Amino acid sequence: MREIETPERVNAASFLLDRHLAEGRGDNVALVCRESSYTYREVQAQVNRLGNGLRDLGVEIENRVLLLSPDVPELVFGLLACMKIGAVPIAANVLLPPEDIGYILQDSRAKVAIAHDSLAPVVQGLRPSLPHLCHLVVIGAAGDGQRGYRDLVDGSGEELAPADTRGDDAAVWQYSSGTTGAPKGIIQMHKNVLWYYRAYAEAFLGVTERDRFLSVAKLFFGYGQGNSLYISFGAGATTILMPDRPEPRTIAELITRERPTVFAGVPTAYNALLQLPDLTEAYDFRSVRLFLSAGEALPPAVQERWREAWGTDIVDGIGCTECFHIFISNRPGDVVPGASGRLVPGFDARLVDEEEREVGPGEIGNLLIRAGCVASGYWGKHRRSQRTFLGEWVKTGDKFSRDEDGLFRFAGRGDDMIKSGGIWVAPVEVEATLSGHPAVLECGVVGAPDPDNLIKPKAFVVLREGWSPSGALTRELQQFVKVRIAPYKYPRWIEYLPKLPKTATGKIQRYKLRGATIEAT
Ligand code: 3UK
Repeated sequence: MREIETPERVNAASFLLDRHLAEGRGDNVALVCRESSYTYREVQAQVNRLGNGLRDLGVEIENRVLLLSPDVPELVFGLLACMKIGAVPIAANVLLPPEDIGYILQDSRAKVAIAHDSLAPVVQGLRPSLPHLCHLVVIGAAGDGQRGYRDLVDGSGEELAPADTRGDDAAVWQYSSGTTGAPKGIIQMHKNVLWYYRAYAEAFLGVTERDRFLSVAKLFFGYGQGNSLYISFGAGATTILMPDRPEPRTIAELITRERPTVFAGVPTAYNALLQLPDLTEAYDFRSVRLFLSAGEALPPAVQERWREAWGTDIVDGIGCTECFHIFISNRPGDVVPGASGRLVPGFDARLVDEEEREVGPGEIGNLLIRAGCVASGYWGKHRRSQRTFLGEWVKTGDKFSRDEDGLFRFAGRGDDMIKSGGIWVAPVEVEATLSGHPAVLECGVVGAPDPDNLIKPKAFVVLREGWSPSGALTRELQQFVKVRIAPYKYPRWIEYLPKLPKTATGKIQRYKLRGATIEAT
């Protein structure tokens, strides 16, 4: 492991924010969002006021604070303010249905929630079942029993000393979906922010304070939080926020107007951009020196079409929330289509078989990662933690091969989890939902490639007696899923089967369903 020193006591918010004022970067633009922009000095003022306001509400070191908002500046202020007072912010996925938000609030025992006014009713509705939640702060118009974000900030002082946190204290939790669908709180420490910045942003990408970052992945995903906060703010660079849905025209217009130098996308977004018939005529992407991709496998065809369109590579890298961010990546100027690249210096990898024996070059094994930025575990899930955090090593759940030159190739997941558009979909959750429909006797869900080789959920359904397959039933079942769990989890295709392939013990053999049309016997 390459030695990257991090101090014994450190506060991530001081590193990401206060350091820039101390070192003369206070007038750099930190944030751009629609018509507003904030320098680092202005961000610090907002963060200090909010930090004081949160303390006045009773938030203490180690308390969790839930943040539920699209990517607006207040979400960044919230993340930094909590870290600065030693509290632990959790930016929850706004696309999740209320039950899942409730789960995260329960699981984390958040004391305060800060919600955008479009989402505040969700939290308000959950309050009676949340004994630990003392305050709901609303970004926008606050209702009865709620606190207004603006009032809280305006009524608080601008001086705030950072909490004297250890490098090993929790800085932030990131919730990521598990195999059962229930999200797991992944505990990131203050030192991880520094370690990762040094290893990847500074040494590997060569990020500078003149860079301008635009991320398709939102702040509530690990990938987005890394791009828009830890990497960009680490450098004293500019983060361009996109509160809107990541539609291809919205993204293309924003790149053209705001001229980012680093664009971090997911393969599904690159592919959607390439579908715009006027992409290269109507939009100008020449400001971008780095097009990054992560979150799901990048099909070589998307890579090639991007190169034809813009004359530039997409730099694919693989990361995971447990390991903070990207750990294997192509290099700008040395991109191998279809490969994930090489280890980011500072990270170590092992590829092992089921008995934990090292596999040889070219052979497929389970990927384990070691680094100074891995999470300390899953909150309140000891057994799950023990299966993933193996001493110094993290079991990523990914299958990879590595050639003699150290080039890694992704070979799929070791479990049944689906990565679609860079977002997790747990087959078990979709199956359980579909099974609630009266027509469904049983079903199996797997990831299947669409015509562009991007993986999307597909369901195999066995119907109850009296029901027969039809286009109308397919649409009904898809809608049934969409309204019950996060809409992006719905099956894009449904295939009807007389029975499902199963093991002797009755477990669905999803590997038999994967990528294949099962013979209807
Ligand atoms: C899959 C990829 C193929 C892989 C993430 C960058 O995606 C991120 O974190 P998650 O915890 O998911 C991790 C899993 O997603 N994956 C990610 N990138 C790729 N598969 N090619 C890729 N390039 O299964 C991995 O284990 O949601 C990505 C930075 C921070 C992140 N948190």
